[in-house]
Amino acid sequence: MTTPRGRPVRGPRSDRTTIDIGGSKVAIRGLLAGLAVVLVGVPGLVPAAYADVGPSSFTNAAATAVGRTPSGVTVTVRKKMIGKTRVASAEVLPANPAADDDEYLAPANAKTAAGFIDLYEDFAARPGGWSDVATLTFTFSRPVRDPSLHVFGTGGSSGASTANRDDFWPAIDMVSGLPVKPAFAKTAGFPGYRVSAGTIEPERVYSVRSTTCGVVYTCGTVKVAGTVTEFTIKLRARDVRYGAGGTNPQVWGSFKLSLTEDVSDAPVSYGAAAHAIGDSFLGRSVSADHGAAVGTRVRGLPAGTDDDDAVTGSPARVASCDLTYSLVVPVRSQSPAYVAGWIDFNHNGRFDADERAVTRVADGALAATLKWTVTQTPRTGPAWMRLRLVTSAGATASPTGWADGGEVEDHQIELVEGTVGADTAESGAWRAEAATN
Ligand SMILES: [Ca+2]
Ligand SMILES: [Ca+2]
Ligand SMILES: [Ca+2]
Ligand SMILES: [Ca+2]
Repeated sequence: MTTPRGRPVRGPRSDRTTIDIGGSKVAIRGLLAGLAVVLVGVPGLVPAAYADVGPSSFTNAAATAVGRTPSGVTVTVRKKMIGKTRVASAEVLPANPAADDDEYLAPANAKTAAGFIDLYEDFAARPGGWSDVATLTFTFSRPVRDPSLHVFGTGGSSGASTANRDDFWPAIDMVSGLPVKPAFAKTAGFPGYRVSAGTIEPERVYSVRSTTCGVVYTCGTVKVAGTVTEFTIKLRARDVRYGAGGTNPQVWGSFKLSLTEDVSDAPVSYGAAAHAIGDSFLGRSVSADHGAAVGTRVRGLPAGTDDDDAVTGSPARVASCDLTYSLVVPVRSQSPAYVAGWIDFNHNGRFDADERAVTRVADGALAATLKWTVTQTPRTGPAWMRLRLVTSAGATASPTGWADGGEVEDHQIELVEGTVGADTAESGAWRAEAATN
């Protein structure tokens, strides 16, 4: 007699997913069709160029899992068992570019985000009732806004036969957060489940012949709405007993985490930049791009069609004065920060090293001033400019790549001949200034 095991559903597909109950694989084809569940697809989930995805990784042990997002934010997950619960196994699921699209998880599915999987055993099963299993505290290396929590194949069972066993329907509560408790907001999935601000729980529990995502096991994505450095969730399990019940209660807890990102918008030749969205912005705010994937794919938007707000006017005009350009950039920064800017003065389609200006953002400052000194007479006409707000001096070096906070804004500007002292600003943000040396 084999020990029944409920395995996390990985990349669930209703036409082929099986789960091992009582030692026999039970095909679930048709099962979902017979249940009053709504399978939420992910409209617009398009094949992406995953070659540009940075490393997403997790390591996992019984007490702690540690992950790194592509943008460089570290997330530490501390697991606290409730009662006699123990972690019987702690595994990771690496990102897999070849994985199937996942209808339950958005925006990141198995292709683009790593995860961790724990098997919890020996919690105090209460026939027909709820048991607390564990709390998990997610701590980030810097503030993040609206992280996505992906729950995949979380649920459990026990027992040595299909006749005498327990199913464990999972629920997840939002317990706390720093600086404030965030709220769940459903993005995708969770068939048969109800998602409210504080709880993800089954709409009802009942006897089933087999288990899969949405039936005992649940899969889906919630936004953890808020700007947080930490949040804590609690995993509970609701028992449904069959016959005399089983032994060795088991619940799988399986999670991935991804961050919303702001991505650059200029044409491909300039390269791509992506920032994890946190608590510091250029202008007044920042919007997330690439809702359905994680990556630094170049968006190549036409000028003036994005949500970037630090420079207004289309195109904004910038004038030279003694080959010095100055730009006052409005900022909102809750953390120490730097602003770097590149202007393609020579119109070669790239941001070159000598086209950069950098400045530090003073604590509490609402603006930062960038000054470029160019060594050759720039050509007038339209040119692309990239602004990046980053959190360390070292991160100001490159116009491309990942950043673990801040924002990138690309603007198409108009380089014009300036005159000393003349106000050439069209937007109010741009000024030509005399060199101050
Ligand atoms: Ca953008
Ligand atoms: Ca902005
Ligand atoms: Ca250039
Ligand atoms: Ca932006």
